[in-house]
Amino acid sequence: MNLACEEAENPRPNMEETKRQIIDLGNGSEVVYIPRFLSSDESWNFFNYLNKEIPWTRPTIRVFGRSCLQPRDTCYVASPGLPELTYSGYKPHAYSWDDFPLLQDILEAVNKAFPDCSYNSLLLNRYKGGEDYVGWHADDEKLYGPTPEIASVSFGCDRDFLLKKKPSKAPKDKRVEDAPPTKRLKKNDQSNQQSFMLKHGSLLLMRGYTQRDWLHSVPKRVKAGTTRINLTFRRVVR
Ligand SMILES: O=C(O)CCC(=O)C(=O)O
Repeated sequence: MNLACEEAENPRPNMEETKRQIIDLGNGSEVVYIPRFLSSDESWNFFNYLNKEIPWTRPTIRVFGRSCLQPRDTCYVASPGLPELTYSGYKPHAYSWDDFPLLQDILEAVNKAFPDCSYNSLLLNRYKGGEDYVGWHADDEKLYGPTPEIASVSFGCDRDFLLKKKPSKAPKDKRVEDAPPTKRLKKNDQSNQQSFMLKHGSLLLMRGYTQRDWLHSVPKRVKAGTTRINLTFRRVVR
């Protein structure tokens, strides 16, 4: 294969793609996005390993008082001695980092990029196609503390990642509907929404008050035909 073909299949990242993009969401919330955190080749190695070796499950969860099958596969890894994680009425089994040596390599890369975070747990998600998704939510469980720094690394199919501001809890006389028309925020006001295309090998970090003030989701995308694996590194504070 000549060099031109190799580069076409495996283009070198440009400087912009390896750089950090910092997006200030306002009021102490911030997102950092690194499109090419890991190279394409090493990311495919991680994808193949994770797809095959992780004991994926698709649990039954409770949403708005109803039981339903979680619309994606999941697995949980945590350091010993941490309090149990519970979300949507589901308590995942905590596997050990020692069970999955390649996960430790990814953890090391994330800890090197964000040395202050000292991650000690990881929630893995696998979206088998465009019908799999995660609905609007915030990772605001108490065990992550008031300002969690959540690092999300993506492999495989590119998918949209959306952020929208939580509805404000202003008293009734301060509600948007009561404001003069010029002061009302339009539904699609850009300052209340952000979207990212999470690429193969990318890292997105949410920090500050992002979990307190914002919701995030990976919506269904019927045309997204192939599998995506996402790892969210978190620090459980005791
Ligand atoms: O798959 C993603 O990019 C997001 C996953 C997520 O929102 C979560 O694990 O809380």
